[in-house]
Amino acid sequence: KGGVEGEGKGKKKVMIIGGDGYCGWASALHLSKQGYEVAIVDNMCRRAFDEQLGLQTLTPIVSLSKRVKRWKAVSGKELAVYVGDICDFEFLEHAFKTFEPEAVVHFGEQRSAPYSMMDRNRAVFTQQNNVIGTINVMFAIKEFSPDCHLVKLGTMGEYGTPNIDIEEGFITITHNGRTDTLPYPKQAASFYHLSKVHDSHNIAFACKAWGIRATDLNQGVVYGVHTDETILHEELINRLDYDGIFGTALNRFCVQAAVGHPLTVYGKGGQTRGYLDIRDTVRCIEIACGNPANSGEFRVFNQFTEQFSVNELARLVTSAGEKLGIEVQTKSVPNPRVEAEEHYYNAKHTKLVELGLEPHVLGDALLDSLLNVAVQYKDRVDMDQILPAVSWKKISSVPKTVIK
Ligand code: NAD
Ligand code: USQ
Repeated sequence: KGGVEGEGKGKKKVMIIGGDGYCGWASALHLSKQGYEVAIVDNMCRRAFDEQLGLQTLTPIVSLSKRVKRWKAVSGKELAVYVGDICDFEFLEHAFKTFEPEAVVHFGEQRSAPYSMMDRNRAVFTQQNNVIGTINVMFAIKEFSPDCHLVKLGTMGEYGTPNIDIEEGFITITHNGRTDTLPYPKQAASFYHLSKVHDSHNIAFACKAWGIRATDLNQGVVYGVHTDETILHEELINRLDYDGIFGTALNRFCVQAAVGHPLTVYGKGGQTRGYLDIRDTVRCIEIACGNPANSGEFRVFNQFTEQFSVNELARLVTSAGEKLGIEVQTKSVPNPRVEAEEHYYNAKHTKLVELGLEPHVLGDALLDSLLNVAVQYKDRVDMDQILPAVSWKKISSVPKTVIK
């Protein structure tokens, strides 16, 4: 078990579920650096999905055990590691009883919307893995660490794209002359995004019924790869997904630009979402851990810093490419998803800023550095994995067992 001395004195013990993943690895290192005593919990299913589907992160990541040893050598700090599935309650009980977390940051879910829309099996897996895993975490907190703060990664996609402003979790409505503050309506658009809606409802209920404390972080799309900690050694490098299943919009566009593939704008490209730099993700996690919710409180923060349409992202990557001498083209591809392609979008995101977040806004420096990382590793890109291959409408009960 990792112990932290000196600067870490008085800092909390934080369990990071999903700590081998994109957001989780970067957050584990950041909290460790800040003096938190950190335990990583992960069952490596994300690495297994890559194996099964023939995918690979752009950046060459080493095994979790090598990563953890390298972090000890670089920083002098230990990360405790528990390898197992949080859907297995006995495993989770063991991890809770031996580590005794004061906060749990829960990233450990199947997080790809296209993966959840591949076939019935994967839709069911996604909801089972995510919803049951989260219920287990709630029970572990209730039974073994009732004061522990649950910091749960939700998604801005829980809200969908309503034709009114999106609030942070709750909306005050007057109906037939009576007024109440209610959970903001949810209109998620994939079985993955819906799993997050179910999680939010379950956690809100557990807070009310059992008095546990929770923060639901409705995160937007994350971009970038390096943080102050992952940059310290090549064996600490983070994953960067660019493929049509796990890759997300801006990261994909930077890799596409680097390999000379036209940017894949789906449909009309007016789809607008909240985005944030991974350096802000790790800071938001630190802020949430440092400012726990009250006992019985279900708190919701919208975790993003700026909103962009897909077309705006394509334009930004095109002009950043020009400055680096890369000619970037954009090609609209038929939208594989069922979603609004032109819509109103205005989402509030003030609560994390009020608690001290100073956003890294998307600018030339980040785009240059992300494009440079993409160019550095472009030989690892499998061009066959770039175009989207999962259709929301064609999903069926027949398992997709043949990989590209
Ligand atoms: P990721 O797939 O890179 O990491 C998730 C990690 O959780 C993986 O290492 C995986 O092995 C682990 N995991 C999954 N199920 C598990 C289980 N049952 N038991 C133990 N470990 C399990 O994903 P990410 O991009 O780092 O996302 C982390 C979280 O943040 C997810 O909950 C995701 O929904 C949310 N989120 C991500 C983004 C984004 O743009 N990446 C945006 C908004 C929200
Ligand atoms: N899109 C394109 N071209 C691409 C990729 C995406 O036009 O090549 C469009 C999509 O159609 C969508 C938007 O860009 O309208 C965002 O898609 P995405 O793949 O970047 O993100 P999404 O599927 O929403 O999922 C990602 C993460 C998920 C997280 C979510 C935050 O994988 O874990 O919950 O971002 S949010 O979008 O706020 O719900």
